[in-house]
Amino acid sequence: MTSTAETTDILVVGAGFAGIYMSHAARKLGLSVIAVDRAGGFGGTWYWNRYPGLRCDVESIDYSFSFDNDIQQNWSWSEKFASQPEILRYAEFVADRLELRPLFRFGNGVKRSIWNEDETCWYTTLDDDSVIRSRYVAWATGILSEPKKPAIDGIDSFAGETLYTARWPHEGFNFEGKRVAVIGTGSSGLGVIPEIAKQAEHLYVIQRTPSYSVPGFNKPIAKEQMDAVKADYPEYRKRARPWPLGVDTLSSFKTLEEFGVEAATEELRKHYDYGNGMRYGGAIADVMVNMEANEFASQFLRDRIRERVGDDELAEKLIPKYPMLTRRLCVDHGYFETFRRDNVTLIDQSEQALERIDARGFQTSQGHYDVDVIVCATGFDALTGALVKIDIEGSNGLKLAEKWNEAPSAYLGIGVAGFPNTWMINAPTSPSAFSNVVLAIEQQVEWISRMLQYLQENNIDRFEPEADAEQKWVEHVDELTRGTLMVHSKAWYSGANIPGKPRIQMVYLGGLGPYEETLNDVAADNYRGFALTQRPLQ
Ligand code: NA7
Repeated sequence: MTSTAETTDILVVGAGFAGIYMSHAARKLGLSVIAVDRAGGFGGTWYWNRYPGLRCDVESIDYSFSFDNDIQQNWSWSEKFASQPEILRYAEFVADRLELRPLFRFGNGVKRSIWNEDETCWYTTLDDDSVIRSRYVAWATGILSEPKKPAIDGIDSFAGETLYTARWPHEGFNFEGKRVAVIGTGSSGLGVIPEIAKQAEHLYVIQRTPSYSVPGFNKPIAKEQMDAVKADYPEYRKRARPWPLGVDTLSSFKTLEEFGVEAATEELRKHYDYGNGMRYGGAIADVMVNMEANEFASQFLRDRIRERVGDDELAEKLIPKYPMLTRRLCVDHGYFETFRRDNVTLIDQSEQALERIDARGFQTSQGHYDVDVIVCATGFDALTGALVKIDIEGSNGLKLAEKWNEAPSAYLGIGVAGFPNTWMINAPTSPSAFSNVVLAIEQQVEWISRMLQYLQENNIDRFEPEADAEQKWVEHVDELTRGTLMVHSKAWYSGANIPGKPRIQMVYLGGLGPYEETLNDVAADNYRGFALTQRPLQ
């Protein structure tokens, strides 16, 4: 096997935003790069999730690379919240601009990656059984890549069409004249439901947990507005970078008590009317640490949901009761108004349990519903799902899946003890989901690039996070969580959405600004927490 392996300095796995930037950055340092993705092209999550209604919930101007002024000056966003096709075009635009296509092999995923201690390198086997030998591997496999199949009795017996939002057919799907059930009311469900409702003969929305959401008030970006943003981009990016979410959310940093009820209501109203979940979520400073403040901001949203639904009895079922932000605060475009339509029925599982799916449709405790199509918007095995599926074996035969099936852990959310010469971009314990993920990717890739330079300059051929540094970091992430209302979360941030997955906070809540300071500090301290081995002199 090894004799036929193709050799490269670094293998990059993934062609999403992280894989795009990582492969560019490594090549710029003079390394030879091979990059692979099981998808047919660039885009990562934006390649696979093609369902109608999908928009990013971060404003397009923020959800874009800042590392190359040429790129940002030559790309114009057309809407406040970009749609999936536009983001996919953007990913392709960046990849082409950086001339990355020659580095990438598409339609070829990784089956296995094994560390070879004697040779200080990784041997990675792809789906087509070709083998790549590389000194480094950078995993850029995404935090939301592995769709979750819901454990519902009889799901495979359905005779109609079953679609997953996370694996949407490239040719689209015509719902006209069809009876449709959508399972799931997270971000994906809230996006796809209004669009299906416009086409379908009848739509059943199967809800287990309702979502808080602010309307996005999406609108086109006029040329003059985009020009003004471009003129200010370098300053804009500088301003955004230290903010907790990596977006200037115009927060006042005042607590509920500091505001007083009247001013706090005005502040919430201002951010709600602007239409941006990050801004709304950051309007009251103690919303994540003080239940009273959280309840105040949650209640404001509940009142808006009532207005939007226009039917108090129905609205009550669509209104979440848990603390806001312990699950994703969604940004929607007409979701709650969709329930005003005659062709939409809410199946609220708190009053009629979903019992099973059969060939003709679905059965609840109150009756049987015939449908032609079932759409699963049921989420992801987030953060770890894509990597534990691959047979990754580090030093001393340690398997990543075995380690993470016990408890997902990583040092700085970027490297894992037992796995030398490898980085995992947006690994568990990184800020990832609790940030503008494009900026989170930039921070990590830029830090990895600096580390690569350091390794070269200091003749280091092996690095590996130390187990106790990893343990301390995991405890730090846990401690940050324990001080917040996130301890009440039942979302994918802690693996709670996947039966049997260990419950551990996988998202660093300290914010991108402090995270970057920590990364810089570790780098300045000669990569504290990493065991570094110098190459013997020849
Ligand atoms: P989410 O937010 O994990 O939402 C998945 C939804 O699917 C959620 O409402 C789940 O209800 C529901 N679900 C999952 N399994 C089942 C079963 N077995 N029965 C009924 N309902 C089920 O995923 P999304 O794709 O919407 O969003 C992921 C991220 O993408 C989002 O946070 C943004 O960052 C973008 P539950 O909550 O488990 O009761």
